[in-house]
Amino acid sequence: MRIFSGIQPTGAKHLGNYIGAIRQYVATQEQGDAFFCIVDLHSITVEYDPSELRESTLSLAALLFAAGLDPERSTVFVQSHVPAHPEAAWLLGSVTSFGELRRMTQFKDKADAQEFVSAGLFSYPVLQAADILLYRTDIVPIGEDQRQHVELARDVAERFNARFGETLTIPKAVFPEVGARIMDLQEPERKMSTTGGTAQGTVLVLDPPDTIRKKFKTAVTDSGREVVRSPEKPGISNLIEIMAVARAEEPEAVEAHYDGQGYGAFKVDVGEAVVELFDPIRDAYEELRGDETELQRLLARGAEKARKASEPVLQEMYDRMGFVKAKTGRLFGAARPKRL
Ligand code: ATP
Ligand code: LTN
Repeated sequence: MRIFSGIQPTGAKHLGNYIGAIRQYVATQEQGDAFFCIVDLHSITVEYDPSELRESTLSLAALLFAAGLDPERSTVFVQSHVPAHPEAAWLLGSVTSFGELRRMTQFKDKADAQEFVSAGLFSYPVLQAADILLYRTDIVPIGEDQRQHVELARDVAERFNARFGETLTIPKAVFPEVGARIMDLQEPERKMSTTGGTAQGTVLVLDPPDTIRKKFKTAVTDSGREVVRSPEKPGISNLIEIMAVARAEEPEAVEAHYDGQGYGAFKVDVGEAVVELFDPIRDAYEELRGDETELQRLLARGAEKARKASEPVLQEMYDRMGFVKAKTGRLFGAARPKRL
């Protein structure tokens, strides 16, 4: 089974990214042939600082390995190292409609937050479809917010196949059972995010332990004092899900454990559980980030494998679409007429 997912290097990685995505990558790498892509070409579609992109790319690579991606099992690579991605995106742009891109909620949300709305932000999901389809992907582990983008990739693949013949595999999104949408600790009606959330309500994987404890202690809870999940209790429901993941328990077990104990003690314990969850990751991260040569070596190897896997699919797309193949070698040998 082929597994593919992508994650942006810009924006510090937070608990939502860890629970919704990174933790799933680590679990799915056991199930098949996995590719995880650091999508730097997606990062440039909103305002960003070029002088920080290099650091954040290497930092994310170190974090992914630190969180448990095994370079012997998984192919971890940087999107811009594999030119097939933007090439395939251009081809797929012609089987994607303006109307469907306009309906993407991420585009609408991000565009509202930008002064300069780039054309790249609009066509972002086409590049994402290219990422996925170039690897004949069966499953895409993601958080809930990416559901619509994978739906689009499926539609685009189906349209391509209908128009040019069976070429692309139709991918399926997979979501974690608990924690597909982790909410901001201060504003639990919106998702945890470094771009759209609050600083105090966003727990970073690399936050110092005391910062993590403080963010949980000050987390917004709801009226009442029962530790149970309910639509009227978005704050507590979110904390229960986080606790369930951090302690590897069912949410029901967390509820039973805190039955009758009130919010205060619960919040302190969730903070502690997340500190324990991230402690070993932070240590491993620091060690790996210190060895830049090794990181670069792993990424170079990943890029090589990714190029090998994606190139034949790109070539098949060109063929099916009717492009003339560039001839290599002695182009006009014996058969060339003397005079034209
Ligand atoms: P941000 O919202 O912080 O800008 P993002 O979603 O735009 O992040 P990435 O860092 O590339 O961008 O996200 C990587 C993965 O993390 C995706 O699979 C996404 O679904 C998942 N993810 C992001 N936020 C959350 C969240 N709050 N809860 C669960 N999963 C999330
Ligand atoms: N848009 C995604 C990142 C992403 C991705 C992908 C996810 C880019 N290419 C391919 C899954 C598969 C996001 O989380 N912001």
